[in-house]
Parts: sequence; structure tokens; C-alpha cells
Amino acid sequence: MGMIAEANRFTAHRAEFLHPLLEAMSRDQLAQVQLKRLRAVLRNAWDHVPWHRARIEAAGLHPDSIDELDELRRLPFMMKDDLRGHYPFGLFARSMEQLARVHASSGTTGQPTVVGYTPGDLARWADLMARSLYSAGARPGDLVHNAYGYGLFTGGLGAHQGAERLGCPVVPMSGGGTERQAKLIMDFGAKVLCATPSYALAIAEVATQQGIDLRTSRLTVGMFGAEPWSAALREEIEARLGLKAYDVYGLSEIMGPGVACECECRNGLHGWEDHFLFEVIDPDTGVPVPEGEAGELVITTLAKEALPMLRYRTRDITRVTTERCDCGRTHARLLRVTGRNDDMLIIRGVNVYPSQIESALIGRPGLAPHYQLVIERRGALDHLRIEVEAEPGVAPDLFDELARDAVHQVKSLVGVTAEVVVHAPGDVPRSQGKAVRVRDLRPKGG
Ligand code: DLL
Repeated sequence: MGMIAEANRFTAHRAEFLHPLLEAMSRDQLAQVQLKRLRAVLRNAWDHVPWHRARIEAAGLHPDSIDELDELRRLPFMMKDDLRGHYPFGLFARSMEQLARVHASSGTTGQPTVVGYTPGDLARWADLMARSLYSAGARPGDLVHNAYGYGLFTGGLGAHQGAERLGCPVVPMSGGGTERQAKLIMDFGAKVLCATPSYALAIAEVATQQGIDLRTSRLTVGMFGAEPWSAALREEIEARLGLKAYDVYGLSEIMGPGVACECECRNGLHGWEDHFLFEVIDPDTGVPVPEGEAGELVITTLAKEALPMLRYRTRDITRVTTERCDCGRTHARLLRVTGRNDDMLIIRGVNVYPSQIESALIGRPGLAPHYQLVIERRGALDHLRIEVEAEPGVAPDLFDELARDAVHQVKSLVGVTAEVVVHAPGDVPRSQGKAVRVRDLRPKGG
């Protein structure tokens, strides 16, 4: 091949992946990288965190004697309570002088979960978020409107650093001030929108009320995550915002946004396996499920310095496939996270995730994509009430009929009997970050 052809080939390749050598290496090479890094991360945990060392030892493992990735399975799982139990910094492998930043998740009950980063951890996080943005189609120079909350939540700063790393200027909006969001998207000409999917919808709604049509904006890519969202919600968002919506996944305990992200094929989220080891287990037994089957995602970090996480149970339910993606990336794909174990509702014996109800409701004619699920105890039984809104302009005397249609839809698609109440537009609370989808009013402890 001549030099120019060679150069062109390289450029074409470069155009596809931000880190071609890392994103398209063979599965064998990936496994080698993982093994090497696993030894290093075990060494880090062993040397710096007595709690880890005791567990590694008790499992009969040693950082220097790991020959296969599967040996890790001898180690017990880590849970959120392990972090809480060592609040705030007890599982950190670095001292305060070596840290660059701390984040925390508020947690609805008990102690917050605190996570820390060295300068190197922040740099790797920025790299992975840049890789994620690129795989979703963002390019250097694209203006990024970042409406993830800044603060202890990892969404805002995580997306921010990733965009900067990619060479994208950032509008650091944060969540809130919704009237201003749409105006600035239009005025500044942002090409990429980062937000939770529910907040993206809220922005679109307020824009419409202001007479702004975001479909005429320059937005082309949406990087949406931090909460479960259905394929139906994706369509709704794309129709209202006039962009292509991509799913990005992550969690503070493991890093923040950018653990996995969709590529332009949008057929699962590439989990960046040079940095993380993914397992999927049966949440009841802890036994790994066969590839492609649904279960709880368990993650081991392969390069984190400040807070190594070994076999962390995420509570997130997904499926993982290592089948080659059409984009050419070799990293495994996590299929859309449908919900958390903790979010699963059991309504009269039927297991239901809020996102299943979302899929059944969204896109029904006359209904707006804003909803909340209320669960109450009635006598001995759990009662599910779905509060959803009518589209603006729908006459109130049609609400009952819309509700009947929704009851039928939920029964036939999800298999549960629910009461549906259709509210006037604006009556269901809007989110500025993660939407509150479920209000559980059942008596505690009963
Ligand atoms: O939500 C990090 C993040 C920020 C991800 C921005 C994507 C975009 P936490 O606040 O620690 O971190 O919450 C993590 O949110 O365990 C999942 O249950 C849920 N989650 C995150 N992304 C998705 C997604 C951030 N794409 C928890 N789909 C995780 C479904 C998601 N659930």
C-alpha cells in the first residue's frame, strides 16, 4: 500500500474511534491488558487497604499469583454498605495529600457514599468520558451544553472534563434555571446536550412554552443517562429535541458517567473493558449467569488508584454480550439498564420495573411523557396508581377514556393491574436531574 493510501486508511480509522488501538484491540489482547491491570489493582488494594488485604488473603489469593481473570471469582462481592460502613474515607487507597477530588452520592437513607480520585484517576475518567462522547458522535470543536448537575453528583463535572478532554468547549449550565437552558442552547448553537433524559424532556417542554422550537437548534447529539429510560422515551426525546439520543451509563462508586456508552449503532453500550471487568450474576444466588442473560452487573475497576473497587455489586440489571459490534469496537456491550434491583416493584406477585410501565405508556396518543408511580397498601395488597399527564390541548372530558386505555395497555404489556389517573399538563412534578418515578407510601417495615 502506498504512503498516501496508508495515511488515508489511518485517518479513516481515526475518524471512527478516539482511541483506535484501545477500542478495537482483539478480545485476547483485551484479556491480557485486563489480567495485567487486575494484578496491579489487587496489589494496590493489598498494599493500601487493610480491609481488602484481609479479604484477598482469606480468599486464598495474592496479587502476584493471579494467572487467570476467573480467579477473581473467589473474592467475595463488595456492596454499597461496605463503603458506607467505612464512611467517609476508610476504603481509600491514598492519603488526603494524594487526592484531587471527592464526590458523594446523597443516598436517600443513611450515610452518603463517598468516593475519591487522584489526579491520575481524574485524567483517566476524562479520557473515558471523551471516548464515550466521541463514540456517540461528538467531535472536537462541538459546543457542549452540559445540563447535568454540578456538585457532589458526578454527572456535571464528569461530562465537563470529558468534553474538555475531547477538545469541545463547554457551557457549564448545571441543572435548573430551565427557562434559560433552551434560550442558551439556541443562542450559543450547542451541538451536544448532556442531561438526564427526564431533564432533557423538561427542557424541551419549557422551550415549547417559551415559543422556542428546539428541533430548529443546532443540537445533533444527546448524551443521556444517570437514570433508566425506555426506547419509547428515546423516541419521544428525539422527536421533541431534533437530535440523536445516546445512552451513557456510570456510577459514582466505579467512577461516574462514562463507564459505558452507546456508539452510533445504538445496539448496547460499550463497557470500556480496558478499565473495568464486568460480570453478570444472578442477584439471588450470586452465581454468574450465561453470557447474554439478564442479571446484576458486578464491576471491578482495573485502573483506579484512590478507590479500587473489587467485584462491586451495582444493583443494576442488564445483559452483557461480547459479540462483535458493527462499529468495529471490540468492547463488550451492556444492554440498556432497565432498572435497579432496589427499584423492582412486586405488585400482587408480579415483578415490575418502572421502566416497563414507562414503555407501555409513552407514545400513547393524548398522553404526555411525564409520569409517577404511587404504591400504597390497601388491606393486605399492594396497590399501584399511575399518575400521568395529558398532552397540552387534550380536552379534560377525554381524560377518563385515556386512563382506561392506559390501564388496558399496562395490563396487556406488563401484566399488572394498575389504577391510572390522568392529570392536566404540568401536574406531575418535573425533574432537574434524576426523576423521582416512584412514591412508595406503604407503611415501613410492614
Ligand atoms: O448517575 C453517573 C452518571 C451521570 C451516569 C451522568 C450517566 C450520566 P450515581 O449518581 O452514582 O452516578 O448513580 C448511579 O444511576 O447505578 C444506575 O442505577 C443509574 N444509572 C446511571 N446511568 C444509567 C443509565 C451517576 N444510562 C446509578 N441507564 C446507577 C439506567 C442508569 N440507569
